[in-house]
Amino acid sequence: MKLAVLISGSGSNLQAFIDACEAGTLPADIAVVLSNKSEAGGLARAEAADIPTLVIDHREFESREAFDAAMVAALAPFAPDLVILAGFMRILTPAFIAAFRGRLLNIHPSLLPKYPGLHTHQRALDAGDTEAGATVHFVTEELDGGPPILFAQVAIVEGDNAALLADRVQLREHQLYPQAARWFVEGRLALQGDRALLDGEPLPPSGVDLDKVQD
Ligand code: NHR
Ligand code: GAR
Repeated sequence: MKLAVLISGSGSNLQAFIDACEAGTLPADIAVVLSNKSEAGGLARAEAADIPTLVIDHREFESREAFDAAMVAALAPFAPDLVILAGFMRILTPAFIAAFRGRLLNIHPSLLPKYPGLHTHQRALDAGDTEAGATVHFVTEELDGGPPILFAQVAIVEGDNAALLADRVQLREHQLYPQAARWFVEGRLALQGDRALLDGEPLPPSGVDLDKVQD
């Protein structure tokens, strides 16, 4: 299976995919890495792994629809089976979703459905939560509203701040995301309408807890 990975930043989740593909724990190839930012650190990670890169700067387009159409056209020659949003920071329009619906995943740094959108860790701290985390979900038209697949919890501790919490959550993200992609690559995971199915069975509304996953 061929993956396309979309990034905007440092690409530590991209690195987790590169490592999992190289190790064979994720039986797939990353065909292309696309960034909307030319300065994204993840581009150097892709180049170091001999993966083709594309930069499409959203500021050069007059609308979100035009930007999304350019991304769909640029990805088409790579014929990705699965598209991975890995710290990709532009909200996608329905035309992009339609092109890849059912084979488009995101990792979001909260325990969905809590805290869709931005600044998730600060919001969890401000709310006095005792747990934060990250969730892999199918991407649908509703921002961070597509069905959850897999999540991991991270305890909030005394003296925490958003940066410390983000670092600890990211360590779990790097385990979580390749595992969810593996289910897809193995043909075990599917989106049916607005429901996520694993081995033909609907997943729980919050997804599966990574700590309870056997395989
Ligand atoms: N698009 C759709 N349609 N559905 C989702 O679930 C999406 C999506 C695009 C990105 C990632 C998401 C996250 O995990 C994601 C999920 C960016 C923003 C945002 O507000 C919000 C959520 C996510 C990504 N972006 C601003 C915008 O105007 C720009 C912010 C910036 O450039 O720093 O697009 O959190
Ligand atoms: C990750 O923590 C991811 O959950 C988050 O950005 C980080 C990207 O890190 N995603 C979002 O906030 C999406 N809006 P990375 O570039 O090192 O993978």
